[in-house]
Amino acid sequence: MNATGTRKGRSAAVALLALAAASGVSACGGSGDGQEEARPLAIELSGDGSDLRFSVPKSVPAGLTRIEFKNAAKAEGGAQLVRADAGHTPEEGLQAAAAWAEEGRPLPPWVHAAGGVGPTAPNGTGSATQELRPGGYSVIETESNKSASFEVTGERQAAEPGSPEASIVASEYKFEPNGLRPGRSRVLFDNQGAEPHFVTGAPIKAGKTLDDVRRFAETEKGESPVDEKAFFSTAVIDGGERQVVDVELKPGRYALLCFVSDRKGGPPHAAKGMVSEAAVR
Ligand SMILES: [Cu+2]
Repeated sequence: MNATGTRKGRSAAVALLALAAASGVSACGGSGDGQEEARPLAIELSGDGSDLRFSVPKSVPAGLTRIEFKNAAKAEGGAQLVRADAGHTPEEGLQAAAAWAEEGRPLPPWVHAAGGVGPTAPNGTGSATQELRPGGYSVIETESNKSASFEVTGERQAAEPGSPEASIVASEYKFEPNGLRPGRSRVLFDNQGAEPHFVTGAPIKAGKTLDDVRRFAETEKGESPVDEKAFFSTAVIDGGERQVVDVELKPGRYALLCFVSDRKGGPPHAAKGMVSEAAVR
């Protein structure tokens, strides 16, 4: 479901990110942008290997939510949310999402990539502010497929996650970054396409170009053209969804990539050209 968990994009993503020791996604205090109204939801990942486990409330009210993820586990891990529509259990949604991400099966229309927090370093924290729609949810650590389920209850409370100055708009098959600044800041990740997308980004090394990144993502040959240690990554969100994430960026040029497939399957989006450059200044 993300750069490190999608088998089709896995080898390229692992090559790009394998040395990543720290995530750029980290918590910072919310102020302005309407984030005051977001209800906090704490999700913690802890343990190790087969003992890896999530702690998450069993039931959460629908509406604008600030997901605060703590990775207390010994390895990098994220908190990808998957929602199943009424009539399906969270476990059915989990199985369908895993079959899509790992086996290239179609993603049924009743399963939704519902955001959450992308890969986060051990002992790291990350947050995402987004609307939670009612339904049965799984929270998944996509590398190990460990998961827990919870329910989002009540009527839908349509909500915008905020409007920070920086944004990354995703569509088929490109990113349009705007206003990205060095340091720690909030960024709107806005999927204006029809397909699920996420964004992972890393600084392009001096002397390397976006073409070098495209080539490396396809061939994995030679030295990586990006600084893997400084990567960030969001979770996967459905077309039409958006979330505000906290990221830490360095000044310079970033490569932005997406490695999930269309709902019907097919190649990872990076192979369909979803590799864009962003200026951070
Ligand atoms: Cu994509």
